[in-house]
Amino acid sequence: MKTIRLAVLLLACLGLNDSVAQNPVIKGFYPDPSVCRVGEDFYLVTSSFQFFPGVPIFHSKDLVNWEQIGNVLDRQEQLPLKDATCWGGIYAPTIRYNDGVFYMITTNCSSKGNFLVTTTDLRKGWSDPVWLKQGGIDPSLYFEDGKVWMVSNPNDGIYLCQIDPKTGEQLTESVLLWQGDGGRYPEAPHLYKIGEYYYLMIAEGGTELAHSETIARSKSIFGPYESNPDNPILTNCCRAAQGNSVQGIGHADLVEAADGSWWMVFLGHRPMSGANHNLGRETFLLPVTWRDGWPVVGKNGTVSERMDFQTLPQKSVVKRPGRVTFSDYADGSFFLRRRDLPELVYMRNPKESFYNIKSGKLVLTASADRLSDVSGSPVFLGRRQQDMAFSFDASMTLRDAVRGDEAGLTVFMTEDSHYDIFVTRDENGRSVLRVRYNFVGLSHETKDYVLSSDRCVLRVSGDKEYYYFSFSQDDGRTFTDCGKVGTRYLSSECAGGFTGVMLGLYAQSANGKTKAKAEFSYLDYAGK
Ligand code: 6LW
Repeated sequence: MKTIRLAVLLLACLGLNDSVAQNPVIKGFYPDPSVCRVGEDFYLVTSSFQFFPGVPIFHSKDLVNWEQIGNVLDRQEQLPLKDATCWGGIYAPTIRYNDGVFYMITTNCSSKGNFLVTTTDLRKGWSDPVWLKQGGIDPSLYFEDGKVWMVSNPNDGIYLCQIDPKTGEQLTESVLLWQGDGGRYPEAPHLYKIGEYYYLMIAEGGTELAHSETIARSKSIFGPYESNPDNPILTNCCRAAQGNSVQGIGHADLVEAADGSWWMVFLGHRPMSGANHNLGRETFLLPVTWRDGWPVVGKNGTVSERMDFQTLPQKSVVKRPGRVTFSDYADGSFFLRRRDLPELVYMRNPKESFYNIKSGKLVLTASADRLSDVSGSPVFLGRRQQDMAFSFDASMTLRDAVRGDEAGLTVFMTEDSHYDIFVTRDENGRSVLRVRYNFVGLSHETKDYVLSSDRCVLRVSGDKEYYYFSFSQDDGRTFTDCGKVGTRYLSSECAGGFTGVMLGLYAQSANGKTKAKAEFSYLDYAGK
């Protein structure tokens, strides 16, 4: 394990170049970024929808190299996700630091709406939710003279109110500040005081191709806000950027570094097959300059994957290892070890007793709740697909299964669009492997591949155009191909949802009464 970490660190160091940053700075489904600075340290959060734990939190010294240090909402009590789907759960969060306290405010679209949580010590975790009255999505906070202000977007406009963050009480009426410059879905507001102006920066156009970022300013927090004549300050929805390999840019947040330089984080997506994207919306970074008191970003507001700019002095981070083993873990609950592996997520609120460690293996108990269900708690443990070309393997033994039980790997985009490679039992009780393609109501299963034993290595790999499925019965020395299908059917454009592809382990039972268990000795993700 130590050797792998050292090698990863060395590679990360070799890859550093202080004048160029390759976007995205956080790859894969990490949308709606928000950032704050505490001294020399930056913290960034993203949205998480139906997955638990929620709101991944990252740390960086340079805004380019990010390490996931945990998840803000990592106790079940903080994150009710009943019935949450790829359109529900946790939407865009904002992170702020004020007077020794971290604040994270967001919307739980599958529960009571807007809420905030706080902590004075990131290592100790975050408070229970403090629920808020002002509706809309994408809430943000602004602090001034002991007052805490909240903005969000009820009624297609950006509204402001003062709140008591300890109780959630709304202290002033909600007032409309701005509706943007005419784009659809004014959202993602952030309020800043810079010099003599209050700046209100928002996203317009919706999160798809017409996404853009606009800004307005006023000398009073209540307005009136004047639009930047150069709006939008960020969009690829224009002729200059029509061929860029990044699209849909918007939903931004600003941060000032300790050296006085300004930076913007924002989301964008990278089309894979045609105009379709599978990796979800990813996190990007660019420097900001100021012209006539307005922020200027990108090349006339457009963005490419590779843009040369002077970064802050870069500091390498330990990247999360792609290979996860369980041999160091003592027998007992796996759920309790979840903080060691912050990149792994469950679907909705997990049934903790279905995830255990036994003899150095992760044992999933098959559940009657299925991946295609839009509620309940399917037994699933996944991570993001972060690269267009990748491979994802797991070594699995299925025990005590009867016909109808199944366990394996899933390439999961939405409840009704996922590809699964799994082991099950046929009508003669034989152990067989099969691949199933689910796409919005259509489902196709391959033939059965009869297995010589219950143990096999399952593999999914991919490139821009296809996902490929294979399995090995000799511990990964040789693989048998068993399926190939287009990536585009799992893209956001086809399958829908606000999420990106997750690669997961799963186990589901015929009727909930069987005792099937899937033992995994490792899972291994490698981007290519
Ligand atoms: C988010 C909204 C958006 O809350 O998509 O890109 C919504 N922007 O601001 C879900 O991520």
